[in-house]
Amino acid sequence: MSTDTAAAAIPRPPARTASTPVLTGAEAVVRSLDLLGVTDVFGLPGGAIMPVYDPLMDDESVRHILVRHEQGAGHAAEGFAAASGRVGVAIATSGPGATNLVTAIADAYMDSVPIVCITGQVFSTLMGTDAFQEADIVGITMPITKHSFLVKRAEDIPGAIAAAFEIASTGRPGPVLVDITKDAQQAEAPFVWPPRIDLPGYRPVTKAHGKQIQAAAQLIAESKKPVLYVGGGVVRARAAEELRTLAESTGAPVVTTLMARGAFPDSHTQHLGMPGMHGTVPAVLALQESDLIVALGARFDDRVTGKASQFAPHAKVVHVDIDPAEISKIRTADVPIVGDLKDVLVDLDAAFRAVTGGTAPDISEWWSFLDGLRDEFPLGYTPTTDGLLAPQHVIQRIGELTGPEGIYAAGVGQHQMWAAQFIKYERPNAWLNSGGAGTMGYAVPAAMGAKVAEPDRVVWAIDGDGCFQMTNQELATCAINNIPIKVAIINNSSLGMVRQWQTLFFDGRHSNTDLNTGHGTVRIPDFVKLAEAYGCLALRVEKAEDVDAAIKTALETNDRPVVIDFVVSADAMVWPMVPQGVSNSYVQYARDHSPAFAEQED
Ligand SMILES: Cc1cc2nc3c(=O)[nH]c(=O)nc-3n(C[C@H](O)[C@H](O)[C@H](O)COP(=O)(O)OP(=O)(O)OC[C@H]3O[C@@H](n4cnc5c(N)ncnc54)[C@H](O)[C@@H]3O)c2cc1C
Ligand SMILES: Cc1ncc(C[n+]2csc(CCOP(=O)(O)OP(=O)(O)O)c2C)c(N)n1
Repeated sequence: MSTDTAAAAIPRPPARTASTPVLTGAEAVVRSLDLLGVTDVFGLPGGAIMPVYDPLMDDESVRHILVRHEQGAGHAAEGFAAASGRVGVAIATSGPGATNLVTAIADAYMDSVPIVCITGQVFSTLMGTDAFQEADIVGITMPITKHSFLVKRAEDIPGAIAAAFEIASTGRPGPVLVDITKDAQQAEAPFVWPPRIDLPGYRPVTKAHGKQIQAAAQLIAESKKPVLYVGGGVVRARAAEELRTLAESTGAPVVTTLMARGAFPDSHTQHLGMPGMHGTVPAVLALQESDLIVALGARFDDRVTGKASQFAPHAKVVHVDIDPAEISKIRTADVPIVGDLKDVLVDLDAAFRAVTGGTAPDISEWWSFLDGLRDEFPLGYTPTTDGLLAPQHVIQRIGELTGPEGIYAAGVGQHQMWAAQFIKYERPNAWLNSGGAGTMGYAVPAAMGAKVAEPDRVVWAIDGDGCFQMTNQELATCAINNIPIKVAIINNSSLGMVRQWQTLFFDGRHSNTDLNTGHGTVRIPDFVKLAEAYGCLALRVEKAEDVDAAIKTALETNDRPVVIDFVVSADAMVWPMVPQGVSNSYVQYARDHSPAFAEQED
């Protein structure tokens, strides 16, 4: 939802009563956050938001965590939300403070993460004059927010903030911006709570149409080669249990996209893993060869479909999504279902049982085919030949030694794909990453936000040496605020994913991808010294036999953040891989390059 009359959408305050307190707009911001149950916010002050920071200092319910860069505040709010399901909050000043939030807002928009960003704006009388630190942040973020409010009156603040939380967390979750002029923060107004939230035109459909559910159940019952294509919507809907029930009723194979890792347990026998460019061969071919795709909160992203016109040519499609704009956007749905998966999955399961009389149809031939692929093409990796660590081994051991109750936030690149492939996810909200935007720099601040939301869980940032250099200053925030995250730098001394594409598609010409962070004599920066300077326990691991001990030390250290610099081979590749823009049938390419295949050839 976006609007070019953002201010007009602010709900008007209800009538004042004799007992209504009078607060400044700034106090109203903080009181509203209190009353919405907000416990933690991430931000950094500046002139246009300073009035809000004054009452924030005394508030006992809302903890403000002072970040070192506003992008960190935005990703921390995302990590907080993705780990807990609660709305994350970031605060910034006007102009550059607000624009520093933009990347995180775009990221949250792409991955449907519920966050509210509160920004200060210059005095309303100065707006449009190129005033000091003026930026039209409502305009800038209009295409990347679910909604943006511009608030110019103190009495409108409670309504705008309450509405922002409502919009961010309902329907398709997403980021909402509340931009508040400095005069609105300074003015006094009656504080009325709860405010009237009146959002004409905003009515997310949660309950699906019964006829559509019936039609979908019928198709599943008739299908000989069904597959449940599970997306991040299942995680956002908190519908993992409901998914499992439907999966077990139907007996159908399940694939989980990068955004859905953990929505269905990796240990479950019906799970074929991740589909797409770096998916498992069985997951890719299950979609490609199926006769019925049941898409559950998944967007038919090009990283999954490959060349969309050649994707799953024989499949009918049932597409469930809470956002009607997603349905038939890429692939025409035979049965479109608009609704909240939390309800739809229950209804679909009941309808399927009714249609089949409780006996799932025989799809054993389909399973024979898929099981054959599973046996033939397990995930694997080739050992390194340069004496440096195999990154896949490091990541796998982090997962095994930490276990499924941990939270794993990845950066973007090869390490992200290996973390998706080689850590076993058994529960939703354990895997946090930037899928849609692919934002380098996400991991450290997102892990910080996750640790704040879930302090009793072990939280790892699995980061690349390139990504880490974009936001590592939040280690100071972690050290000072007692947020003991653990960071594994998968240090291949290069922008590895780009290097991989250069190896494969640019004749091995590695243009500008060498970062000099780990190999040879040059080590700039020295991550151990850097992390120590930030108050972390810092370790470097260069030998396979030292990997476990370092991970165990990290798991035992909870009085400060831990950073481990794992020096890994730059030549390690992410396999399988379906090249961009070709048909998924080219998973043949993946076969040819999969370690399992290579080993068989030998
Ligand atoms: C380097 C790199 C490589 C990648 N490679 C792969 C790959 O190999 N495989 C892969 O899968 N991805 C890959 N991705 C990620 C890819 O770009 C997409 O982000 C991802 O595939 C989209 O996941 P999704 O379809 O689950 O949709 P999401 O972006 O998670 O969207 C969720 C959908 O659910 C809907 N929804 C939300 N809440 C509800 C609700 N309550 N009820 C119903 N619907 C709801 C939303 O409207 C939305 O349409 C890669 C990313 C990067 C950066
Ligand atoms: C902000 C941003 N800039 C550029 C890119 C393009 N990009 C994608 S992956 C990648 C390399 C990441 O390197 P690193 O963090 O070292 O991870 P690795 O791939 O080596 O595991 C780059 C530059 C991006 N995704 N995000």
